[in-house]
Amino acid sequence: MAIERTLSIIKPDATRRNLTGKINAKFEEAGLRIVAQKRIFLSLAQAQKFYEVHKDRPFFGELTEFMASEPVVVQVLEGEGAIAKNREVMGATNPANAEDGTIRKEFALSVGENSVHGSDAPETAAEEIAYFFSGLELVG
Ligand code: DAT
Ligand code: MG
Repeated sequence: MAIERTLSIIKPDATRRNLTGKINAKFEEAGLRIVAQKRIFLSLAQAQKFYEVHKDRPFFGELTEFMASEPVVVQVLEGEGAIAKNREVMGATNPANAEDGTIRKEFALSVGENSVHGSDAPETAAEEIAYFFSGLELVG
């Protein structure tokens, strides 16, 4: 398995509850390195662009308004098989289906307010990292 990078977002429900450190500890315990990180406040237009793939889904408005409601922490995680490993540590989209010990099982409030985003494939990881970070900001 190759060393990969993936884009992670700690969502507003988690930043609001001061959970950034606890969530980062889960990543680091799983062997993922945080090689870039910043706290930003997305505009609605930026959230809509980021989640464009979901623009025809019924929850698009709720999702993008939520993502633009309060600050988020965007970060790049690096490690062996980082994309799949991060998805494993995150847990299922709906916290009711998430495994014990996962971030969403422990912290998510609902399927919408589910604490973290993680890229789902190498192509989306590359696009999502480039959406938020320049090469100079990635410090491996
Ligand atoms: P994931 O974040 O696990 O990759 P996804 O890409 O299918 O999940 O959806 C993106 C986000 O959209 C998800 O984290 C929360 C929101 N979402 C998905 N399904 C939803 C639903 N049925 N109701 C409300 N929000 C939903
Ligand atoms: Mg997704």
